[in-house]
Amino acid sequence: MENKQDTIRIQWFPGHMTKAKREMQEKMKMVDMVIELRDARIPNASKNPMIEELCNQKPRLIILSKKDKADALETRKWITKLQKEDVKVLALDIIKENITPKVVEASQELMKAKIERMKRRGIRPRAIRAMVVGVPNVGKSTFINRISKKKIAVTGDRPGVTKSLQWSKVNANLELLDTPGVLWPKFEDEKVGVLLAVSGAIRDEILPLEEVAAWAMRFLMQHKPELLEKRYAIELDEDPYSNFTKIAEKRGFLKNGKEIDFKRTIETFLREIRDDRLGSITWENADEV
Ligand SMILES: Nc1nc2c(ncn2[C@@H]2O[C@H](COP(=O)(O)OP(=O)(O)OP(=O)(O)O)[C@@H](O)[C@H]2O)c(=O)[nH]1
Ligand SMILES: [Mg+2]
Repeated sequence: MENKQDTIRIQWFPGHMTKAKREMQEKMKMVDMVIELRDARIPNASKNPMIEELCNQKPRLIILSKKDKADALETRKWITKLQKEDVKVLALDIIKENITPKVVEASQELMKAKIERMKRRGIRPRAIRAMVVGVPNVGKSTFINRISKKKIAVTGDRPGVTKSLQWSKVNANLELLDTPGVLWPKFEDEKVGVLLAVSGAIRDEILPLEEVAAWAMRFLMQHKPELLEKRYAIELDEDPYSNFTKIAEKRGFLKNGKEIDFKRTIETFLREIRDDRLGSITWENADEV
């Protein structure tokens, strides 16, 4: 089965992101390292190419967030793939895990050489300053709150919650700068846009939801048919839309008691994917990127 269809156009770069990018560029000079959050379900699509450029050779800690929603085996492969000399990688369930010791240790290790240099010069090492960056809704503010053990940053299960940059003091050794989730003006590949949409990084209001849901349906029909069959107790057809019809009938999503309520069906389908109801799914293969 082909997982291909008419081009899906998703473009999204609102004003506050342009402003955020400029401010992040300015603040980058002040920070020692970057903590980049990526969604463990889509470690490649949630890599912001603007961040590569912005980072400008600073040591980087990549956090694969929402580890609990991703396939554990795939996550291990991604960690191996992304690790480099100046890049450490941790996969975390930010909500349930005790993340602080892991993050503090990894940050100190990344900054070891610099701290040593300062000590040798007789400079008392100050707190490490790290900028926390990533696409919208990936968990940046939740991450900062969990590490600082305070509810400083506003969080929410929708993209675009944080609108401005904000410092948080974790302890004497670490300070974190929260930033608004940013996307980039043009997705190089249609798949990147759709995966960001499926993960919840782009506001539903501006998405062609039907196409995104059909794309997700095709993907799962091809790669994880057993999860669809199990969740919806349907026999799969080759046509994604016919599968939506079957789901609607099973769930009783009908208008006026007879017509299929298609909108409700696809909204439910996408919500259940995002809420991990079909199972832990990684949508990108480390060997193929
Ligand atoms: N299951 C799960 N949910 C998480 C995890 N990390 C964050 N979340 C949830 O993801 C949603 C978004 O979290 P935020 O911290 O607001 O994300 P953000 O990156 O600050 O988003 P913006 O400010 O909009 O860019 C919230 O509902 C969090 O509870 C995780 O590791 N696992
Ligand atoms: Mg935020």
